[in-house]
Amino acid sequence: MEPVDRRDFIKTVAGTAAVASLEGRGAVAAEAGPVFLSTWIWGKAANERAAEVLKGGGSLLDAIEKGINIPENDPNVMTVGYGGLPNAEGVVELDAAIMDGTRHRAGSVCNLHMIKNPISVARLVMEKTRHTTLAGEGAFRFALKMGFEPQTLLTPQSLQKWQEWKADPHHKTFWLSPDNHDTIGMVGTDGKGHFVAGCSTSGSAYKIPGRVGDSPLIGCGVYADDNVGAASATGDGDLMTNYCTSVSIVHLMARGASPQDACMELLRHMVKTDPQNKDGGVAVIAMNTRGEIGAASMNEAFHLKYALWRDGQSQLLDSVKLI
Ligand code: SD4
Repeated sequence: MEPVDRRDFIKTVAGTAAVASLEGRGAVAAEAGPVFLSTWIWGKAANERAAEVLKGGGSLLDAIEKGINIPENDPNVMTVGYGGLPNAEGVVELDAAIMDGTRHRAGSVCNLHMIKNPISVARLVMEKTRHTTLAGEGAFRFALKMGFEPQTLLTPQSLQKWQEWKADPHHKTFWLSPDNHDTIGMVGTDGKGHFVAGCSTSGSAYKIPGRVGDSPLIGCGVYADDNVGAASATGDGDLMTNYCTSVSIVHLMARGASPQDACMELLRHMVKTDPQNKDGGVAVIAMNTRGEIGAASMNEAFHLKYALWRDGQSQLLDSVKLI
């Protein structure tokens, strides 16, 4: 796909809903079989779990949720769930979202504390309420109502890291510049025309309390539409939120771009609108109804390794870099 200029891009995004709605629902994904695509190295175990859940008779939503629960529960993944690095005040605040491309419905939670599986809470927001997003104390109280057990999410490791950060008189804060990212973003198809996208993160380490990144914002951290495919993003949410990353990629695919071209086009658009974005921490993944995938990173400094599960094979791969 040729690069599009800014006006074309805007027209693209505005016009593609119509294109997508003209296409047959879940056109040809059935031929592709189940495919799971996730960000970072912990995506591999997440994909394998998702494939197992689907094979065992679970739904695609079950698969994505249970897959994402793996890094959420792992104290060694210090950017997601239990053991995720806390905010500047030492409180772990988690964000997550899940979107069902069949119903075009999503659920998300922001700034959730003391609950280690925000993706599961996000799914219940979607399934048990008419809301899409719950934040902070309300999200926490909702989780308790749904039977989740509160627990401290700080581990000895994450507490120590926060104490070191706090004790460093020159520590970086988000009043100055962002620094620390990683999350799990996951997109999957059951091979029967259905798509789900999910993501879960503790956000930027030592963020200003109350900060909400792109991950729990529908269209930013995740987007799924059975007519087209799905996308997710990882990196500097304070930057990516301004580009509605995931929905923009899905809309580029609806207009005919392959997942890889759509990912690259979005990154190019970010640089075109602000050249400084070439140094940003930005990486994206996408999948279309043919089961084709895309994965791209803005630069070498934030180079995404992603995980792909297809036909029983589970791999870790390097994304293409724009710069
Ligand atoms: C955020 N996008 O909160 C998330 C963090 C992330 O790789 O994905 N880091 O900004």
